[in-house]
Amino acid sequence: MNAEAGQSFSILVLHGPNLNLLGLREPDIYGRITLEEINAQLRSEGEVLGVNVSCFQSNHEGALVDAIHAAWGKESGILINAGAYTHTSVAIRDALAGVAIPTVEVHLSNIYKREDFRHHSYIAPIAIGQISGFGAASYRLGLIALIHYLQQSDSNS
Ligand code: CA2
Repeated sequence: MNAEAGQSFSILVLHGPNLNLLGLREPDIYGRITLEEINAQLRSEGEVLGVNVSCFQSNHEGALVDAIHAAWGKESGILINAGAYTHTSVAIRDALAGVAIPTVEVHLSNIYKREDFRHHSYIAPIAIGQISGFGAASYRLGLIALIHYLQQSDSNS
């Protein structure tokens, strides 16, 4: 949904499987920040920018698909780290393409510096863009990029 006079954008942040373990396990790869801390950063960045940010994490592909469907007509944009589903899920890609909500894909790690199976993303071809490799900052950079895109689209319509 585009922002109209007096209305602001609303962004849904989606986190895929195992991201609930952030800060608790494998800090060498994914850092020490927890998912709740990332969500708090995004909500407060949203407040500064006048954008409503809501966050959802699931370890289940279908739950993520349902959340994408529920966003239809309600959210202006989606910021997604689909975790391992990035590399496997045609269902999440189809859901994002189906609702046609502008989407930015983010990753904590640089997926192109890692194993070959992480180099392919099913989401990238239907996303506005992708930010990968900046740790928790990937989310903040992705949020700013998404808001920038929405503002540009709004001013051209
Ligand atoms: O770098 C990313 O953000 C990833 O989306 C993270 C996924 C991985 O499968 C993708 O290839 C790249 C894995 C998330 C797992 O998160 C954990 C966090 C702490 C401990 C264990 C797993």
